[in-house]
Amino acid sequence: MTAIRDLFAEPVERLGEGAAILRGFATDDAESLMTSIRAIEKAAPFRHMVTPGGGRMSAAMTNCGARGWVTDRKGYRYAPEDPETGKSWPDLPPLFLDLARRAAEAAGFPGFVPDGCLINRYEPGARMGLHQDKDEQDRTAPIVSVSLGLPVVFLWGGLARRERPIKITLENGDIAVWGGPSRLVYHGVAPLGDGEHPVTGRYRYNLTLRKAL
Ligand code: MD3
Ligand code: FE
Repeated sequence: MTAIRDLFAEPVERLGEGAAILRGFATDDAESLMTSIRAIEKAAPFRHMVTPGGGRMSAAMTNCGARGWVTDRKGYRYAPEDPETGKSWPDLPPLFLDLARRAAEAAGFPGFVPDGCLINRYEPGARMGLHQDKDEQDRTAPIVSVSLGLPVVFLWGGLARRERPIKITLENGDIAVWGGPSRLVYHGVAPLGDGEHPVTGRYRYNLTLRKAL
């Protein structure tokens, strides 16, 4: 189903050089993506990881692909195995790879082949503080982010932490792509509000497709 707003939406919203939001780009794939997430979490369950500072992340996380992002008291890193199970992360579903490639191309980054996908699950009240994504070796590759389920206020800052972020609502099916000069922009997520979504229930999911190696 295509939402009526998508028919009128500007296909590519530019946030800055190398940063774009593709409104509703994944709306038609939302149910299939959720089916894949359900299969992934059977093998690699969602968990609340701990940061080096000792805090528990309010978003629950899991991964798929050759590399998965993990954090514990020792630090942030990409790992080939799930530390909870000792097994490789589940494979990247072909739909994830294809969607990431098509979205990156639409935003001006042709040939994007991610090797990992971090899956964040937010429940009402969960948030993510302002940060940069700098654990990836290859910073020439963009990051493709797919929002599923409940809407959230996304915070988009600058290249310095002191810059006051602007607020952008991300809804089910929206894809954001960040590369080039925007790759190291500070960003975060405001606390999720309560609600019920037909595809995800009382959650918001975010997929970030990355080239970690
Ligand atoms: C801007 N996730 O997992 S995705 C993360 O909604 C993360 O779960 C948020 O930040 C979420 O690291 C935001 C949007 C996003 C992802 C990567 C970026 C925005 C970005 C990298 C650089 C600049
Ligand atoms: Fe991030």
